[in-house]
Amino acid sequence: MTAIAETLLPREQPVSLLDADGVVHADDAYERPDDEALLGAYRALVTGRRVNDQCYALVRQGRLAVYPSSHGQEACQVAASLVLSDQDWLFPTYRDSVAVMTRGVSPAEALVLLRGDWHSGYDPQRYRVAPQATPLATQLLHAVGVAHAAKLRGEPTVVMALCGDGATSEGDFHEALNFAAVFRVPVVFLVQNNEFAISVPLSRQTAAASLAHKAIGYGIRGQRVDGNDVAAVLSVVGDAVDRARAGEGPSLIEAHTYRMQAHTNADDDTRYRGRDEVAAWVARDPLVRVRTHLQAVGLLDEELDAEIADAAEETAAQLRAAMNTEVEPDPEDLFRYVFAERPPHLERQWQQLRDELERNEGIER
Ligand SMILES: Cc1ncc(C[n+]2csc(CCOP(=O)(O)OP(=O)(O)O)c2C)c(N)n1
Ligand SMILES: [Mg+2]
Repeated sequence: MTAIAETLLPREQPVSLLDADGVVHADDAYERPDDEALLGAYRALVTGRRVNDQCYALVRQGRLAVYPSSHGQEACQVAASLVLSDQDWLFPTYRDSVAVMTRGVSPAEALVLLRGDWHSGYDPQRYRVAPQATPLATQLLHAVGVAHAAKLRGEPTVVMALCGDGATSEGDFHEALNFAAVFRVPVVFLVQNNEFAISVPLSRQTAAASLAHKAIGYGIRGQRVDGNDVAAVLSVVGDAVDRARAGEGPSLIEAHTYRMQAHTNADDDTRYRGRDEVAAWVARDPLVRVRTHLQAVGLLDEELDAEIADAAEETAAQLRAAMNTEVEPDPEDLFRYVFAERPPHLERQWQQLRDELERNEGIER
């Protein structure tokens, strides 16, 4: 193998620092994050899990329209945000609400989209978090554009672009990686391979040795990481961010994880996958693994764990309170903010809708 291929190809096995029992294994290239970073990640994981489970309940109560849960993928979610600096940008998908919240957006603001109230509940510029994208892989091109602009301006910004395994089959994925590679823009592509795109398994998505092996075709570095090992994800993704900031160009990282729940509340996953498979992954819970490690090395006692759980409970309570308030969206908002002056065809549509609303609900305007 040529020297260049060796630097670009991912490992045969995903990088792992903590084994299933929380024991640290030394790695030649990647270090275990320091105590403070791991404890911070654990806090974010506990909060993320609590929010995921709260959102599941809110859907069942009719308070959220839909929730694509990242239950089981929280190590990827929190690491993707924790490795970023203030000036960096995050480009999330519909499944990445916990990554968005870890970046500082409040759960109530983050969930405006999934409640169906508005396109985004937070100011992307303020948090440097793009709106969560539903059309697959489109956000990767936007991410590359922002990273390219930052490079042209000489700013030290790095962009974290998230997508799922299914999204790697989209044309946009190819265009984003190719442009980023050719222009060496400071972007990190983090693919959360959770084994499914709704009901379609990874085996129907690619014939490549792994998704990370696609990187060498673009001439960029690829790496694979155990996505349920928060220490490894922090280390591998953090290294890619450092390289991007140092001008070494983009990376493609595949995090091997699992979607432990159905795609969304509208999906019945018992129709296409066995319970044994799900149970095997539940046993590899990212939260339990790092908790076991932190307890074993004396960084987490019962008191601190209870304090962290209470803080997560408080976050869930605030979220419930926010979601239980009634919002009354103005139907005319559908027609606002698109054009400075509303074109005649949209004005006609609004008049039609208004007439209909007045007829059906007797609303006064
Ligand atoms: C361009 C486009 N095509 C199809 C869909 C419908 N769709 C929504 S989610 C999804 C599966 C995506 O799977 P993956 O990228 O693995 O992400 P995951 O949901 O597993 O996080 C599909 C096909 C879409 N949102 N956008
Ligand atoms: Mg997937």
